[in-house]
Amino acid sequence: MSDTTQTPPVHPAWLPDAAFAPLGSRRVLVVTGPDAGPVGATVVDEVRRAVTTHGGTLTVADLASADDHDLVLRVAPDGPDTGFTRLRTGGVTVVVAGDATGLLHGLHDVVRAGEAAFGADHPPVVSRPLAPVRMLDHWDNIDVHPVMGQVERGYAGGSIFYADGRVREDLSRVAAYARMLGSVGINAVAINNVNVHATEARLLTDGLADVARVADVFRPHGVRTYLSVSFGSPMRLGGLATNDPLDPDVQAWWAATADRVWATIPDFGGFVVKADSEGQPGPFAYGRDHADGANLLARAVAPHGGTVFWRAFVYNHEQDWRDRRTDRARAAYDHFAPLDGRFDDNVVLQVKYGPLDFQVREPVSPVIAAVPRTRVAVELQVTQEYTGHQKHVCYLGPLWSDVLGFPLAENATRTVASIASGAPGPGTPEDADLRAGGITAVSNVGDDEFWTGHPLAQANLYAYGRLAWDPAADPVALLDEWIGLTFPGADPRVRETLHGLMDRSWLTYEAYTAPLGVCFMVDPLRGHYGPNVDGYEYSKWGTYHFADRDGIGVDRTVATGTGYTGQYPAPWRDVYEDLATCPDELLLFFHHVPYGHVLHSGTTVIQHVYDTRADAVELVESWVPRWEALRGLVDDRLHARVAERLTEQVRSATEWRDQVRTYFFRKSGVPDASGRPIY
Ligand code: BDP
Repeated sequence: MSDTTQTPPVHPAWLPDAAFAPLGSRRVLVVTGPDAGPVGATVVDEVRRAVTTHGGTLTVADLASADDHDLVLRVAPDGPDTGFTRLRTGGVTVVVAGDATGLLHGLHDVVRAGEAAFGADHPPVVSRPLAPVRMLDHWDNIDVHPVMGQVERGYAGGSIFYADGRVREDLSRVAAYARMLGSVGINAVAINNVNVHATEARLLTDGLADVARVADVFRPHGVRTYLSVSFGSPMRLGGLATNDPLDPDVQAWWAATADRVWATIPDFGGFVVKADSEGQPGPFAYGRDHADGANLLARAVAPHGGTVFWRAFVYNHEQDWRDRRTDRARAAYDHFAPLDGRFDDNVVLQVKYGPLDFQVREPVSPVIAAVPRTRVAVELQVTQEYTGHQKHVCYLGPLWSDVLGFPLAENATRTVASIASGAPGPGTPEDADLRAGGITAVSNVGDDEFWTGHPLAQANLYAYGRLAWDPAADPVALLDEWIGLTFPGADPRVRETLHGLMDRSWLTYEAYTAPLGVCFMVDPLRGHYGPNVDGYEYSKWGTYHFADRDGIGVDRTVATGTGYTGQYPAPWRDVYEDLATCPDELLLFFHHVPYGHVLHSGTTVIQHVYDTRADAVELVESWVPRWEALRGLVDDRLHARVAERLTEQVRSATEWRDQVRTYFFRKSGVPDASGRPIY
């Protein structure tokens, strides 16, 4: 049989057998204890596979001495509640966890460390996740949507969960995915699109047996399953006359539905809800607010320990573009800040990191700091909707690291990550809700051979998991980890080249696309891919840049604009309000300025736009020969896929550069002082 008739092998991402060599060549003792469950079995399976491949030994015992072993992985009652402890004593590496899930995470910590895990003795190092829920949301549809395809904003083929109008029979890809997620500490997955279409809606009722099969596949890797549900379910699925959250029949319907869910899947996680947003049904239709809506579902799932992730992405998508005072950036705060304190304990408000929509550059959403009496989860986007559709190299670790580490709360006392993890800080109100919400993100995975379309986009999935565990981790160090695991034993040029291409690739992408935080110059007709400077300018979506012959940018100041800056706590409201202190990279998000406005960097806005776009394309062009030089040093198919994508990135970046530069030149009439051609 020729190769072409065979199903392409699934790329092992960062879990190739070779990455397990340091662990697998050693004598390993696993002590999972009597209640190890399916996750304990995974730990044993992982070690067995590693030692079988690399010549080590495995002993599984309930009680055994560490003598004659190089590595001991042990569940112990005195282990940490979550996470694990690793130490090295008397030439033995010891991982101790409070439960099997912690042990699994500790095992992968040893894999990541490689030989370094077996070096000099050292005292215990504790590793605990900051956020207890680290979730991935799949925007997967069962059916293939005529415009969006099967995975909304998916750039990696079809869904790994669904085929032929139902949950797949063969879930082996899901099992491989679950293994990847467990290895980086992701512990929650919502398996269907937040825009709940008719077929997916039924997962909640008729489809439960299939959801249970998926949950069975995730469970051994410490991952709980969630569903996105429609607020309109009582009418749509239950035949009720209303979805009104205060209607007793509606409440009874949700309670009975939740009972059936948990009767089928006892460790089910809960629901993700997009309501009153972009056409999804919600409580507004009944004159109710979003606390009423969220609490309706929360009360149904509370007896089962379930959680409702209620999205704050609520805005008017039928805006009149002629009205300069209405500002989409304000919407989530205006809707949700007044509701603080009214949500039930098991509601988590899921807030996108920026006030608009996963742009390459946005300020951090003020909502995250505006609801101290509400549990908050921050939502990131691993799938590259606005960052190059997994055709462009765009390593997003540095963006997420900036967001999670941003000291947003009053007087810069708490970071976004600490708010999402419920960590208190000075100035936290006494009645604050200090229970964690979590960190969540839209997945970038599909049934593509390389999982993510662009093989290098695997690094984004990896970094997301690792940052959700430890938001303070250095994103470049995480990239280095990913390189080491994905290309174990590779020629040093591989590491060097990947760092060269990827470390600053987010900033490079920003440098040839929409400038200085202005957002949305993407093409609506190509699903937000490629430039269309005025593509959204006269539309209903509320995302404008207001370019005219004199200047560009959105005046969101309190003094003369939409007042959005007033939604920030001190010092940020003042920092953003004042041109003198507003950071360059967010200038056009907050201010409308003349093209000749001088940036803190010393150059004018217009010259910055000209220079950075041209420089960025030159940089991307230089990546092509650098990657070419790796031919033969990495897997051939992977090499070819990246090469093909780089060609497209150069083409697309050039298109961006030329359209943006020309647009600014035609609007302003200001020539490029560098003399580079403008068309
Ligand atoms: C936008 C996407 C849209 C999603 C929406 C959301 O364009 O497909 O449905 O976000 O987050 O970025 O609900």
